[in-house]
Parts: sequence; C-alpha cells; structure tokens
Amino acid sequence: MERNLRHVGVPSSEITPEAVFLSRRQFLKVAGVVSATAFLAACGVKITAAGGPPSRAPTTTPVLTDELGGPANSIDQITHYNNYYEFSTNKLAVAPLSKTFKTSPWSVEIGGLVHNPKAYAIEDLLKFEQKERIYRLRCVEAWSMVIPWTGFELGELLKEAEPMASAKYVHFVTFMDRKQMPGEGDSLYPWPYREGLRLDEAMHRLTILATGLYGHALPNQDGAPIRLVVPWKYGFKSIKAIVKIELTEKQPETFWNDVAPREYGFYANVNPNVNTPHRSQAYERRIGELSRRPTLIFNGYGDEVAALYNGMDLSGFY
Ligand SMILES: Nc1nc2c(c(=O)[nH]1)N[C@H]1C(S)=C(S)[C@@H](COP(=O)(O)O)O[C@H]1N2
Ligand SMILES: [Mo]
Repeated sequence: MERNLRHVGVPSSEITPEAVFLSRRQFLKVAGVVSATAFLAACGVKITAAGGPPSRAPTTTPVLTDELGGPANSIDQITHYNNYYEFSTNKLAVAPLSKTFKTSPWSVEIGGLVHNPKAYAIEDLLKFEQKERIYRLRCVEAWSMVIPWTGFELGELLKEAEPMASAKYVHFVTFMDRKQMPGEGDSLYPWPYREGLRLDEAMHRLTILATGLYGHALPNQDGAPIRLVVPWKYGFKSIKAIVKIELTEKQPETFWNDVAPREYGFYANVNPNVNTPHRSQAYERRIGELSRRPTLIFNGYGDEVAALYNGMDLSGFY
C-alpha cells in the first residue's frame, strides 16, 4: 500500500514521517523567500535555467521530487513559462499580464445533472481537505515540468454534488472578462476556454482541483484561484480559473477540440506512441534541462489509470 501511494505521487504528508514533513513545510517557507531555484541549487540540484546564486539556506532539508525521483521545477520556472491564452499566446508575457487579475470574490457554480447544485465561494472550496501532490505536467508542445501542487480531489466535490444516474461527463468553464483577459478579445478562438472529462476520470483520486503550489496560494498565471490538474493527460486538459462545473449526459465540447479536432482529441491521454499531426510525442524536454527524455505512456501514471480505458483502442486518439 505504502509503495503504491509513493508510486502515484501522493502528498509527502502521507508518506513521510511528520518530522521530515515539518521540515519540508519549513523548506517551502524558506523557498518562498530565497526563491526555490536558489534553494534547490543549494541542495545540489543542477538547475540550468536562470536563477539566483546559491543562498546560505540549510542543506539538510529534503529536495522535493516526484515519485520517479525528478526534482520539482523551481517556482520561477513554474510561474514564468505559462500557457494561458486568455492573457497571451506568449508564455513569457502571461506572468506580467495576469498580475492584476482579480481572483476575489470568486465562486464556482456546480450544476447540470446533479442532485445538489450549488455555487461555492472559493473560501468554501478551501475547506475541502487540501493535500500536496507533486505531479508531472506534460504539454502537447513536448515540454514538461514537475509541480508541487496543493489542492483537493475533484471527486470529493462531485460526491457532495451527487451526480444523477444519467450524468456521464463533467464540463468545466473558465472565467470570461475581456477587460481583464485581453486574449478573450481574439476572435480566432471560441471563448470561453472549456474542457471536459468522463465522469470516472473526474472521480479518479489523481484528479485534483489545485488551489496552490509550493505552499503558496495559486499564482494568477497558473490559474488562480482554482484550476484542474489531470496528470496523465496533456496539459491543455488542466483548465485554469474555473467558474463553472456542469455534469452532462453527452460528451462536452472543448476549446482545443473545437479549434483543431484532428490535433486535440477529447481524451488527450499522454501517449508517446501516437503522434499529433505536427509533432512527435515520443520525447519531451523538462524545463530547465537540455536533453530530451522519453515520454511515458499516461505520463507515467499508467498503473493507476490504464484500467479506465480497458477495451478502448488507444492507437487512434491520443
Ligand atoms: N483557461 C485556460 N486554461 C489552460 C490554458 C489556457 O490557455 N487557458 N492552457 C493549458 C495548457 S496548453 C497548459 S500546458 C497548461 C499550462 O499550465 P501552467 O501554465 O500552469 O504550467 O494550462 C492549460 N490550461
Ligand atoms: Mo499545453
């Protein structure tokens, strides 16, 4: 059991002795001050991206890694290389453009085929048990990061909403405000950003709604105040700044599938054996590393999620 938990990247709080976890919390605090890049460098982790010089931080604290041993990306990397078309198609411009985005007050409406529809204030969503999950994020553009999220299992929220027997899918919608999100004025795209999961995928324990990273509240550029994270699927499924969650009977339309259906399938499970029309998906570049690494089927989470797709032909879609 223990081994399984470790394998799926379950929060460090569940697999490390309290004392070590407390020192990790300490690390998170320190990291927030000296920047995680500097801290990881001080811990002997080689970081090739720009970052401050190694600091005088203590070297005894454990380095955050995913369950495969990959070190977490620095907070600088995670917050300055972002896909968020509502702000910009330029990954480097998202951080400055999203700086003043207003995330309070915020509420998320849950409706559709549920017995308990409800509008949740973000404060109420933060009352669900918040856990740490260190997950790989693999973008369909063939780059990846390791991100230490905090968040809660989407399944917990769905259980409270009580899906009706007819509910088969979950549809997610991003906030819409052209004044704050200049990209939403670009008529090339079918705003608002929408995504979807099959209900069993949404109920899977690896699927979380993230509310923070590196122990901080979620930065605006990463989808504040609340975004989806589905670690075995390409990054575009992990929709940011969610305002609406709707249970449906039919497979919902999604933003990228709408833009280019041949390129972005609904399932979008990470699969090194199925290339997208314009790109091989066999390898990826971890941000901060120079050489490419092989991409893993289901992004390395196959033991946990492959059973969701029993009987489905995984060669035709990705
Ligand atoms: N609303 C919204 N959600 C989004 C996107 C977006 O443009 N708008 N981009 C997606 C893509 S393509 C990726 S790879 C991830 C990137 O998350 P990150 O910037 O936090 O690393 O967010 C996803 N969620
Ligand atoms: Mo992406």
